[in-house]
This record gives sequence, structure tokens and C-alpha cells, in this order.
Amino acid sequence: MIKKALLTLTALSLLASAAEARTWDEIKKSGTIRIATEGAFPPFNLMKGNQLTGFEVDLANALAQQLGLKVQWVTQPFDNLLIGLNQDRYDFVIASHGITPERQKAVDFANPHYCTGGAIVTHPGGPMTAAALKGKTVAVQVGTTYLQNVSKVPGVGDVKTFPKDTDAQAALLAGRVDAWVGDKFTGLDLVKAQKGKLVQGDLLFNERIGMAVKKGNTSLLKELNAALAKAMNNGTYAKISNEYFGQDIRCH
Ligand code: LYS
Repeated sequence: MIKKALLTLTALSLLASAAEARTWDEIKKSGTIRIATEGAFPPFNLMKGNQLTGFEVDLANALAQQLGLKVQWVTQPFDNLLIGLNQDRYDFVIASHGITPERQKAVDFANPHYCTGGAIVTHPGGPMTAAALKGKTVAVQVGTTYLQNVSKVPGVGDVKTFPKDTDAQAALLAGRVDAWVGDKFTGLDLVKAQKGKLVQGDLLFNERIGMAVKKGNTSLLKELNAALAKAMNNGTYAKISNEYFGQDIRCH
């Protein structure tokens, strides 16, 4: 039994490594690029009815158009996105991944397409600073840089993880946690929508956000970086960013 299980595992890993990421030439020839995102992270990537939309969705569609490609979108839970990338289930991921040394071991990142940070959101009177999180219960999405950074706050109480960011926000709204830590832009929208029920506290950390390709897919990475640079230079990026944020959120 054990031997059989081991053999199956070996066979699976061989299969996985035998599959190759599509190179730029192969993608170009097929005419369609496969892009994955979460679809549950407003205003960056979300579903509006049956329609995938958001800043990153519009940006990636614009990049694909510049590259002369049709797009096939795939949505996956955030925690599965980079795993699926390494299984060649799509060509690249645009899902607000912070560029971290840990992730850079698994995938290759394009140049950042925006800069942001992780901020505290709480009820009025709740913890607004890292120091105030001492002994407090904090909600974060699993597999994120929010979880990584909140866990490092000295003396932080219980850190509760949720599959989706919106679930973590719901826990705060329901009063089941003292604070939620998430993206600062998402937090601003949430605070505004809740009209006085929530407030935004301090920024805990800054991060650069990038698209990810399978490790070693340099031909695709080069095209994505070139397309992003072009969009940033010809006004396309600024237009999309302004639509969603009323400002240009590129890294400086
Ligand atoms: N920027 C965070 C990270 O890199 C979260 C992004 C996606 C959240 N739904 O982990």
C-alpha cells in the first residue's frame, strides 16, 4: 500500500514537471492567453453578476489587446492561484500578489503594476495601531501578506484566517473580531460603504504588487513587462487607475 502510494506520488510529480509552461511564441500562435485571478477582491478583481471586472481585470484585458491576443479568464481561490500556475493551468496570474522573497522562490514576477499596503480597519474606538493590536483578535485572508505581517505584530492576540477577504471583513462587521487587516484601497472603499460603522487605522506594511508567470517563463515575462511599460506610457494605465481609484496607483 505504502509503496503504491509512493509510486503514485512520483508519477504525479514527473507528470507535473513534464508539462511545460507555454512560451510567448506558443501563446501568440494560439491567439489566446489564459489569465487567472481570484474574482473576489474588490476593486481589483471581482464578479459583477456573471461579469469579471475590476482594476486588474481591465488592465490585463488592455495588455492582452496591445499584444494582439484574446483572453480566456480563469478564477480560482486566492490560495490556489500560484499552485495552478505551476501546473500550467493558465499562462499568468494577476491577483494582487505582493512580490515577496518566499513567492519569488516559486514563481517569477513582472514589474509591479501597483503599489499599496496592508492597513487596519476596525470599529470606532477599536485598535488603530500595531501597538493597539496587542491581545486583540484580527481577521485576515489565508495565504496573504496580511496574515504574514499581522502574525509578526508583537503581542497580537488571535489571528483568524478566512478563505476570502470578504469573509474576513464580514467577521469584523459581525463583531466577531476586533479588527481586519487588508489592502488599504479595499479598506477605504469598505469604510466608505459602511458609513461611520468602520474606521481605517494605520498602515502595517507597504508592498509592490506584480503579475506572476511560471518560474523560468522568460519569454512571456518580457512581453508582459513591455506591454505594461507601454500602457504606463501611453495613458492607458492612468485612465484605468483613475476610473477605480481617482488617482494613479503605480509605484514611484
Ligand atoms: N496583497 C495581498 C497578498 O499579496 C493579498 C492579495 C489578494 C487578496 N484577496 O497576499
